[in-house]
Amino acid sequence: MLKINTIERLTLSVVILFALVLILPSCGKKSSPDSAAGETAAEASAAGADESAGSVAAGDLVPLDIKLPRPMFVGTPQNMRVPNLEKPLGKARPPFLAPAGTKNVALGGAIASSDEEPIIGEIELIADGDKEATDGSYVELGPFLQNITIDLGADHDIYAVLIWHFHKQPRIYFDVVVQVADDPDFISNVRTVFNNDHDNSSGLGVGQDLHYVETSEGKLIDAKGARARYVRLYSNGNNSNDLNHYVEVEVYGKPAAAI
Ligand SMILES: [Ca+2]
Ligand SMILES: [Ca+2]
Repeated sequence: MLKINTIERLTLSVVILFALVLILPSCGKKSSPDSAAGETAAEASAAGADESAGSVAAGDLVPLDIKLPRPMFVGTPQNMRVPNLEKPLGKARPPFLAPAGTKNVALGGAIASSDEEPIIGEIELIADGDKEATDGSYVELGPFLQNITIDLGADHDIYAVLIWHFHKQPRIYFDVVVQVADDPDFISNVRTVFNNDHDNSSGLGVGQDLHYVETSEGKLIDAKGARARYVRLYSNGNNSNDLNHYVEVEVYGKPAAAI
């Protein structure tokens, strides 16, 4: 009798330990089917429920396959005197999860610009797949508030917008606003997915997002599955000069399911 009690207690504490620390399916094998195991069974099934819920969600989402260009500088320089500046993460950006099958749907897409005659380069460079910081890989638009509009060709569920304005040197671009809409003139169903124009100088509304330093990782914006055909990006110069630049813009999405 004493011996059985000891074994039961041992089994119970082992199972509880496994359930608390591991929450793995393998702990199910360990639980013994003895009479005093009511609590143990309840705990085991609770752990099982947690685990299956987790695996369903994880099965739907996969990390975006992002190909980064070569970095041109290391680390973030100090004393960049720009307010509301995002602190550098100090490590690589964590993977961004999106539904399986999500890919860059901007690649090779049609692009319009508020500056139809760029100072350097062509508008097409924005979605040609070349993200290198080198000369010849970026387009330079004129001063003041400028925008570019990417036509995805059809409605897409957009999960992320990834922007490289310029990453040959650390820079901060101003009034970065990213919107999606149903029409190329941005009249119908306009939604703002990023806005760091804190004083509304762009007239697009006061933004709460932070300024950030350009790096080879680009700026990843979570578009939260917004459904749209058109993506528009604004900027208004940078901390180095009044001009506006783009190396590449990627729009990660999936074609909207037919209704
Ligand atoms: Ca490019
Ligand atoms: Ca502003």
